[in-house]
Amino acid sequence: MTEQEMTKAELAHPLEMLTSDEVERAVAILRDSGRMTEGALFASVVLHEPAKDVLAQWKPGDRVERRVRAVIVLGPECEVVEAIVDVGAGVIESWEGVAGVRPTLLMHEAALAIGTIRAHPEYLAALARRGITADMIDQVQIDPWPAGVFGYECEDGRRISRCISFLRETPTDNGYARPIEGLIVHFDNGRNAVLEVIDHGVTPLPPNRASYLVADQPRMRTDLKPISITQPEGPSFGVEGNFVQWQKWQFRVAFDPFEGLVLHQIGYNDDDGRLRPILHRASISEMVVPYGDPDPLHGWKNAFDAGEWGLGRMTQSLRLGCDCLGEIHYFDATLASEHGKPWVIENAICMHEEDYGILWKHVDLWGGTSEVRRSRRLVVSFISTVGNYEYGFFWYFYLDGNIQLEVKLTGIVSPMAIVPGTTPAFANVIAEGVAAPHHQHMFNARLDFDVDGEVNEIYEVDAERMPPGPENPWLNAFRPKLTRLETELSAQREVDAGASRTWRIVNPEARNGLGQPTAYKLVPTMSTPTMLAHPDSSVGRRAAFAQHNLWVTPYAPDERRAAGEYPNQHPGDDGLPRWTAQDRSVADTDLVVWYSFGVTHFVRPEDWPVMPVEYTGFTLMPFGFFDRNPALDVPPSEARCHS
Ligand SMILES: [Cu+2]
Repeated sequence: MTEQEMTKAELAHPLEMLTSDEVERAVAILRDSGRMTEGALFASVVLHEPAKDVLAQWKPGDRVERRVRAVIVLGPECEVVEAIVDVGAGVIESWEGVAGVRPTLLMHEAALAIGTIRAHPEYLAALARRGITADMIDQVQIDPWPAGVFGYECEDGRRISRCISFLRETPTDNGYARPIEGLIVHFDNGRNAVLEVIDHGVTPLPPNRASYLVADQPRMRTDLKPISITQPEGPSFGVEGNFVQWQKWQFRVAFDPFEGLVLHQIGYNDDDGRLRPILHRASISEMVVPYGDPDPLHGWKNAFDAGEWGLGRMTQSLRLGCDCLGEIHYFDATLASEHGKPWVIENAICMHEEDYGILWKHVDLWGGTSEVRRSRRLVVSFISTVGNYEYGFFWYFYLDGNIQLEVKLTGIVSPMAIVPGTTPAFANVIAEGVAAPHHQHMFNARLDFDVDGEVNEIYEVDAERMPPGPENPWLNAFRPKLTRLETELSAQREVDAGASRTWRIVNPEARNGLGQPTAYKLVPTMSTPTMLAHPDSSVGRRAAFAQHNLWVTPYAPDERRAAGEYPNQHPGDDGLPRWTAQDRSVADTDLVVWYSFGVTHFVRPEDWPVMPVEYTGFTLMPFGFFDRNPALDVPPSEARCHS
């Protein structure tokens, strides 16, 4: 081994992000095996993350074994191959066919579908009934949607999508302004064939364009003065490969085609020299957008934007000064194209620091001192464009030990055309001739907690109002009521704002300086819903993860995604409901918290034609993890901030 190779090997970590070279080597090994078919497509090629015990034993300088996990689609049938390749050794470690499942929607097939549909005579006839002639076909935008499961015959044994259409006046026009209402095409993605053209009847195209482009606005404001974010001495974080250190925090950044940004091994370097683990792995494991309108054109819409499209696959490059301001560090993400070529999304992840108002303050009216400290957060984010919607995922690390995930919802709502002057039953009118069906955006965060070590327990903490009695003579008494969640089924819980409910993840072995067990608490944000669709509905079963806010499981390496590995056209009950049916113990074990949260979206006129950001998320706060405010050592930003 040369000196240069030694250095590289020493620096490498088993969780470093996948490289283009590794994608090429893994694909070459798979192709050389002779087991691939001519038109085989790669649904995903990802780093096969080492098992937790292997990671725990690894130390710098150890040989790093790199494995790649590929999901391969050999043909049009409903099956995939899961292969694991040891790229160092050049061998295929496993090759397993999985029958009866569909991969994520493949972009290669979706692109082919558009051409095929545009040439189909029945489709052209349906357009003609709406005054859209064949010479306008280039203006017709076709959006393939994941089909869900609704008992149509064409669903059986096929990988299908349901395609809906919109009319653009120009190539850059907002097509969503003019839904071609009533028209759905059922499409066999695997065989590139139209299965059915369904016309539920003509609704006139809405009369108006709905542009959000600068050139189409009557005037722009002229009174906004510039804000410059400068850090003349550079940022306060350090980056080596995918390893990040900022203030006392450290973690590793990775990127998955479905989950998008993944944070590994989040830890805190305490003042006594200990590196204290908090989360082993954190990501969005799944999300779903169930629509609440039974209309035949909209009632089947239930996009699993992580599992059916891929939050990582739909990520677009971020632009300096636009998406993120200030001293930015970008991480590129390396995925694989469906043809097995390295696919690098440049500037996929943005990291920077933000001033966040005050951290703490006190004016001592007796002593005359006045102290205030500025809060600052490290932001690690990416933005996914899933068709009409944008989802920004922003992880924040704070100086006081808080960790927050904020999801920003923006982009364009999924609209319907209506007869002007009518009022739909399950949609809000948002423009002349345009309504938006009621819907939810439900996310699931998989949080593999390791608070001060692997063995943790979880308590539900409710504020409890005490009854009148000798202990409560003034009727004012209340206290926290802690209930330990013992098993998977009893740990399926809901947010309760009235009880100020939080969940506390506790290390029963570790103690703070007061002798209390160390902990972090999960704090829901306001108006966190569960799914409104009936539990027995198609989406209720397919996205059961959204029926409860909280789920807890004992760690298992193959339990990764809340609705299972293959939610596309899956009838349901996979993922969390299947695993937790075992009702395993979640007490004093290496537990994983699965938190479902989101928004119920009754669309406003103000959400049109492009939606100002709506926010959702959650916060993780230390609770006795420290002995006192851990941010007393944050210096004043200016001399005049303390006296
Ligand atoms: Cu919405």
